[in-house]
Amino acid sequence: MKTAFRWYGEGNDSVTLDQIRQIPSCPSIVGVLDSKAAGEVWTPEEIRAYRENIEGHGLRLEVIESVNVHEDIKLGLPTRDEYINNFKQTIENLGKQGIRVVCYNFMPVIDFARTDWAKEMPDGSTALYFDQKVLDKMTPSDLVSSTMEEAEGFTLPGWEEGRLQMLKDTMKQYEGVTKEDLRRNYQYFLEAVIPTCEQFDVKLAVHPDDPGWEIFGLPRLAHTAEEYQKIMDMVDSPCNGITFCTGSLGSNPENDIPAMIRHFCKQGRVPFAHVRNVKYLGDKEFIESGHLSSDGSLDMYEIIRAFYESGFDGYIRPDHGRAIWGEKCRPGYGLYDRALGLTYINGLWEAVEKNATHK
Ligand code: CS2
Ligand code: MN
Repeated sequence: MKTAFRWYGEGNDSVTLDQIRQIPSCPSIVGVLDSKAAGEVWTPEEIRAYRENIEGHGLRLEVIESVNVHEDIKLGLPTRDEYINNFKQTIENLGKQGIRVVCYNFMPVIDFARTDWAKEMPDGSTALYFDQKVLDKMTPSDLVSSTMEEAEGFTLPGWEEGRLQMLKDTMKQYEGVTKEDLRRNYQYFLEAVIPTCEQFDVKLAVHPDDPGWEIFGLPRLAHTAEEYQKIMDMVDSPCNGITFCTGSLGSNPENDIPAMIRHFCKQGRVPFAHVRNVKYLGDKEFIESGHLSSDGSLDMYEIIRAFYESGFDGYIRPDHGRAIWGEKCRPGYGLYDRALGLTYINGLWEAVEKNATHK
């Protein structure tokens, strides 16, 4: 595995590159040009400046999270071809600058959703929390407003400005769009972009739906093993891969996470992984606990063992952490708890590896 840490760019993150460099065994950044709207081309100059700054701090940039897919592509509108061409151009520009993995998602309208972005834990830390019962009482506009309010002034991935104004129209556009329609549009997109990914040696990696079920009646395609297999089968290429997010897939207790890791790694389809725990509190209710197995509902030892035994050699990063030690940060993306998470991942990996090779 190759360890990495997510970073949002100079002036746009409470965490600095110098701090990340001091995290034990963390040579790589998972980066983003956060100001780019979905559908816009990322220019070579912009990518170079961003990469050179990271390299100037002794770190590498080989993974991007995310290049967002324009809604017109998901909706299959006539304008989609223009946005697909832009996506391909961005892939080419990224590939030429050494980017090997690009994370994206195909969730209509709403990216990852939480009903509380700073839920107080008994130890005084705060964590991201979701309760379907609370969401059931909200409209999509309520969710976007509460998310903006609780983001502490930071941008959140998938929650760009302007969404609120567009939201009602976009929700309307999805009326009557079925899972099959979305799947057809997805296939069209993959068939168009994967040859470019192959040409420029970039692996696309689709992030799961989060939470791992449908919300607000919108179709979603990436939250079970069966559905993921359908996506993999749309275009049979190692460049059509998965961002295996244990916390997002793990939010649905029906998913057997270690079995899914083994299944998709065996097919060579997991270039990127997000590793974190999640604690079930009720039906469709969970909190993003600390990374340790003892803190949540997932067995993190079995998860790392599944990656190791599948010969996983992709990139891995800790996912959302709690806000601890009084840190003021983008919800889920502080320094301290994610650094603890990465250290724990490294510890589990060493234990699993030594256990396997010392017999
Ligand atoms: C989230 C997502 O789980 C996560 O890491 O922060 O927003 C994720 O970055 C996107 O869904 C990926 O496209
Ligand atoms: Mn994730």
